[in-house]
Amino acid sequence: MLNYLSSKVKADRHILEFLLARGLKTESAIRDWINPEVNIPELMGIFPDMSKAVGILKEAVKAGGRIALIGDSDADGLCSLLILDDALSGTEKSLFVCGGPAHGIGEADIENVLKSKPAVVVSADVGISEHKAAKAFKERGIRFIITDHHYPSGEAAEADAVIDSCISHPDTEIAGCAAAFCLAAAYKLSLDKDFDKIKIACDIETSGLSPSQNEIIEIGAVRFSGFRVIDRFSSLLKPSSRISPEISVLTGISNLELEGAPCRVETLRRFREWIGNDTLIFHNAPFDTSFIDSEFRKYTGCALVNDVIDTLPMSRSCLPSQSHKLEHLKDYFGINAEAHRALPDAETARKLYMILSHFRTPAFKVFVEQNLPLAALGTVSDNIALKGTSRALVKKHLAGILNVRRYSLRTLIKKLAISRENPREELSRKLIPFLNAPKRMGEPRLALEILQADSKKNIAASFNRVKELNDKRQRDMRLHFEEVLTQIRENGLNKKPVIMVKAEKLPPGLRGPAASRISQIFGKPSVVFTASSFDWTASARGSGRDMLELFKKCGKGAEYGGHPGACGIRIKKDDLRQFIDDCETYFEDMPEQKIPRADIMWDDWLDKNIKSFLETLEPFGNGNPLPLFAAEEMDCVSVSQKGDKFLLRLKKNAKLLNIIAGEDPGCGVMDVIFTALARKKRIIFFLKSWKKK
Ligand SMILES: [Mn+2]
Repeated sequence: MLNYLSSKVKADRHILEFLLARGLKTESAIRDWINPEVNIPELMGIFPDMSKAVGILKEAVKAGGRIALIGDSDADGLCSLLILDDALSGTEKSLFVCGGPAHGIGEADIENVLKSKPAVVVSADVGISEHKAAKAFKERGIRFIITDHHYPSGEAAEADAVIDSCISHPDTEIAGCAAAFCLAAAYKLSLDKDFDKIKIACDIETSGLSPSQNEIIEIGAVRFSGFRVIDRFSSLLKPSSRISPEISVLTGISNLELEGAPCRVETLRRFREWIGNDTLIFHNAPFDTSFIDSEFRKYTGCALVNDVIDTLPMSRSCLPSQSHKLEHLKDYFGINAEAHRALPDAETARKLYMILSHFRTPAFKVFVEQNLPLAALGTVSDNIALKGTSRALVKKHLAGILNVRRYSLRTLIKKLAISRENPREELSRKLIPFLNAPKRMGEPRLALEILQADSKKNIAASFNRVKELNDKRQRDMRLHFEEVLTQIRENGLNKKPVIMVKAEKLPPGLRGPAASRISQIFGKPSVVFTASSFDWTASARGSGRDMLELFKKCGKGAEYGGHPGACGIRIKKDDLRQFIDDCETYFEDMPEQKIPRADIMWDDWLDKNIKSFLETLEPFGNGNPLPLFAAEEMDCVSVSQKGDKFLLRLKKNAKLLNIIAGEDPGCGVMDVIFTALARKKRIIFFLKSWKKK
């Protein structure tokens, strides 16, 4: 396998070995990992309601109606709002964030939105479980578009269009802002002046490959304008002789069917008339047009003169590394179409054209450059697994946030002193906590206020207020988190398969961050509870486990929501004991998570090339943890204590490893599994486990 891949993919053997160990099996999966690309057409293709949603927006804008955007008030929700705001620039709109402490659109939020008298409400990073809001909008004849990336708790809320990957494509884990980006991008595309121009997507089936020797046996065509299908044409054509068995298998058309087919001449004349002067779209046009032209000349007396668009070269320029066969592209974009026959293939060509067209226009490029970084920022902020599209977004576009033109963001980046040196870490450490602080500290509207600011004057006051909140948040965290940790250690909670801790003094807004840190420290799923008068509310972090599934199984009668890696639950005080017991039993019954197994053996090459090795494989985080290396039979040269950690110097064959360990291992010879972290060009190694010899 390794040898085969080395011959196919240009990458060092160590990288291939590592990716194989991580479970990447196919050549294309490995290629995508080494060379990640955000594929906007692909991403847009996963939402079946996209055209409906765009239609609703366009209709409202045309009629001069107001659009209300309401988002979650965390960094993901805020980024989603900014992206939609940009796409809808120049239209009547109002922006809102959810004002309550819990995730969701509250009664007061609904009131606020209604007061703005919208024609359409678009939700961002929230909405799929908002039945009350959906009902309120419906009753008033307001159209409701949901963009979200959460699973609904129970039934999905009723909306006019739903853009939620959990509903249409659960395998694609993306942030709310990536879903919002897709709608925003689709809307932007629809503004192109050619967008509504009538076109016809066509496909033919033939009895062979040569227009001079073979014939058309079926024509399928779809006339459309924008996202709307106007008319369809579909007919078999009686061939002059029987078709070969190979062609029958290939096309799914039998000689029996063809015996009853309509007459060629008549069908070709009818088709000639039907297409009129409209532009024709084919996938691999020369093949189809040579047949149609030749048969038009033969049977109707005139050549094929219509303008022709070919989706094949479009596809080649949009997706350089992809197979461009219609069949493959169909799978690639998640285009639903039946078997390989003329009409379904014409339908696929139409959808493909819809996805690929206009992607090269300058205006759209600018939109993408300005907004993909926001989608990347939201993705990092929201604990999304760094795989596939989400990883590509972060790897390729996060740094672009430093070039975003929006005044408020530019100012924030300057004021928070975010350097260009290591933008990913700087943004995670400074900007994201800053944007999340207002929500966590109970003043969610402040962050939106800052982001909407367009002058020095109106940004100053809210900036200082958020800075105060952020400082207080950090103080609160320092103050209370130690206590939570002590409670975990004293009660041996860290020995359990899931760490469930009641943090009575922790401000509710810090539950999520506390759960994240607990999971990080102990490498286990965690659930952190805070209390109100009747309920316990908890935030959970999965650390590789599906916590939403846990809530589904154990949270009878409770309200919960979120995504597998990060979610929340509210539970009645009387039910808490039972809930904790059920959760612990649930995890005890699960097969134990394996002790980390090394991804790859440490050797001379890695010793020298560790930096480029790590750079190829980053960004690391949820879904893409730091690599684990194994080194066998290292001599422990020395141990020194530093705080509660131990610094080990290990040596084998003149190779030295500096390792930080949690306990004093005693000296001797040992096998180690460790992980490396590049920090300001120094590599630090953390010991994960060892064996004394
Ligand atoms: Mn989110």
